[in-house]
Amino acid sequence: MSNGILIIGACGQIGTELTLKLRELNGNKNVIASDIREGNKELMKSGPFEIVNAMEYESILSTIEKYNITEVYLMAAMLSATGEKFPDKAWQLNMESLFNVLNLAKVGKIKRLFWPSSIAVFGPTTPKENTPQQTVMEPSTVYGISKLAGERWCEYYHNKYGVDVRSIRYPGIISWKTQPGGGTTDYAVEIFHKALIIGKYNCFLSKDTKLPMMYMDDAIDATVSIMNAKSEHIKIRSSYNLAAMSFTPEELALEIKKIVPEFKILFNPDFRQKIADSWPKSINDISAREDWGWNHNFNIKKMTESMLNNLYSKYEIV
Ligand code: VAH
Repeated sequence: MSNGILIIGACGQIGTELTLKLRELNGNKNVIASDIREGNKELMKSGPFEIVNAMEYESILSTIEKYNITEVYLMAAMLSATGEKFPDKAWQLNMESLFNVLNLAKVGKIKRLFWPSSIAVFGPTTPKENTPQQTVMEPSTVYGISKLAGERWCEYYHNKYGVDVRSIRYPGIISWKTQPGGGTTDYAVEIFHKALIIGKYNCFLSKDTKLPMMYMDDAIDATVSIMNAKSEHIKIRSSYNLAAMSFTPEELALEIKKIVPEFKILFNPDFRQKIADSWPKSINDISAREDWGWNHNFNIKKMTESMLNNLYSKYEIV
């Protein structure tokens, strides 16, 4: 095989759909999925899979050499809410995995690397609306601290060693194929499943908690675009702001009610409210749009329709 692609953390919310898209674009056998454990049926039957521990350099290296990998997407991480329950483990996983792939790229074992950052790099002192690419960044979660540190290391390895690493600050990602993995924005996925299964949802954020969000299709398109862009077009080697829409749980519930009129929502904020309150309400992503042609397709209406149409089929609701 030549020019193989490896996804580390392929069984996660983004990793699963990124793997399927990359297989569609590059051929199933050229895209190796890997994770610490196996993933869903669709992922597992769509192409080669390897058990890889993102924290073990040798585990990644042996897979790179076995499949002649040239491009790696590191999607394994512990997200914001779980990271606050296990701060040491979150820091260890998020940083050791990044250093492994940066160091493999530094010695020429990886030609092009994708690493996801997050709007979690912003904190309570960051301007809340239309948050700029460069601004005050004092994250108050372990996840956000690890992503901010990771961005600085990506830029350092690019400038000092010429590593071709590219990164996007994902907002909350909404999708139907896989369950979300321990994030603060998970409510925006859970709400759809609950709306169809029990007709009501007990939301762990307050009704007016406005957050930047994106439909999975847009997130995957952005990831493919930044990795296909010419190197000289990637002017930011820390991580790019990325945006599509912002909404509150109340606004999302209203959009769902247009299709599921009987849907009811309750609001009982928990520890994740403090995390959400530390993040921006909206993001300025002009740099991504100007540098490598980013443009989103899904607004809240189109996303809600797509989510419910797919979940009606998944749950065989007629
Ligand atoms: C989380 N879904 O909630 C992730 C994301 C912006 C939020 O990074 O932790």
